[in-house]
Amino acid sequence: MAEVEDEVAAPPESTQEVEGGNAIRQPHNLERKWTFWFDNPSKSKQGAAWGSSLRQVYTFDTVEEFWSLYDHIFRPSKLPASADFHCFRTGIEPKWEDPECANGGKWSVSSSRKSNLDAMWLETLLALIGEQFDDNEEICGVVASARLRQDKLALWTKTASNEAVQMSIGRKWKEIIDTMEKIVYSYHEEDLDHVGPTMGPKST
Ligand code: MGP
Repeated sequence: MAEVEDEVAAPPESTQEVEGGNAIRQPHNLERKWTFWFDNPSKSKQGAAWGSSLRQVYTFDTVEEFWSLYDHIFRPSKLPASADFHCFRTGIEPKWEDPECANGGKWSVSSSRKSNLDAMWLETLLALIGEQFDDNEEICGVVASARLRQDKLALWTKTASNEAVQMSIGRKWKEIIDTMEKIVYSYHEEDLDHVGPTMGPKST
């Protein structure tokens, strides 16, 4: 746990430019900037408001930085129970209250095995930074949550009321994470009561 925090506090140096003989290798720029966040509520003071331990950790916009960060730090299997890793488009906070998320919701999937969670997280990150969704503008980010009961992964989107877009994103995400588990959509504003469409193992 402390280990994760320490590592998160000291991200590796980016490998933006490497000299090889006379040539300078250029980094591969991503379409957009992304930010990793970390939250460990178990380290908060008792009674602290939700989000008080949520912090922005590292922003990146090249393929090289992404791999360096992923390899060194951002694997959900390293998370202590009750902690979360987030990767969101830079400028969007991973909170229901953020204006980009306020009318949104999330597709969620449970994972009973740490290795599955790591694999689904990586596939989702690659899809996000590679802009693989038809409605890329709709995507806010992804959250990996380590929980005592069952770990979870959630893909946050912007316009929960646009069912056609959400169904298309859900279908694509299910294909990307290649899971037999059911994925479920829920609205942030009614997070506790409103459960939206689900996609079982046979849906595509
Ligand atoms: P959670 O971490 O998304 O779910 O939210 P968890 O811990 O897996 O538990 P579950 O049983 O609710 O699935 C846990 C609680 O944290 C929520 O019920 C809210 O009280 C609070 N919370 C979570 N999020 C993502 C937010 C947020 O964006 N804004 C606010 N204000 N509270 C939040």
